[in-house]
Amino acid sequence: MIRPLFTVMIALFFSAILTSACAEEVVVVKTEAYGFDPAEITIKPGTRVRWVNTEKRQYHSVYFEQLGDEPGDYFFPGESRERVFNEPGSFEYICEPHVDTHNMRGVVHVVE
Ligand SMILES: [Cu+2]
Repeated sequence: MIRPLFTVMIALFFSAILTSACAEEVVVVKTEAYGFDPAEITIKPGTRVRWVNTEKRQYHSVYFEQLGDEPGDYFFPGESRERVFNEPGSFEYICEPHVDTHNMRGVVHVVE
């Protein structure tokens, strides 16, 4: 009877270590149907945002003009782009190929 309990305690111990080692938070935004989902997010400084292209065929971009991005960085189905936000503020971005046709925009609010 003692052995199963011991096994559970060991498992809990290691899962606690793993959880604390992976403390950096990742927020996922999907690109779907010519939109960002969710289009508006609020995060804490230090958070990593990952945009995942979940389309079947369509490429997109995540273009932060105010952060000095170069245009034309398209990513395809199954690919992703990431950015870590360390400074507070509101950061708007667009998908350049689809902002005019589908108003494809998003915003990241970084709040302490
Ligand atoms: Cu797009």
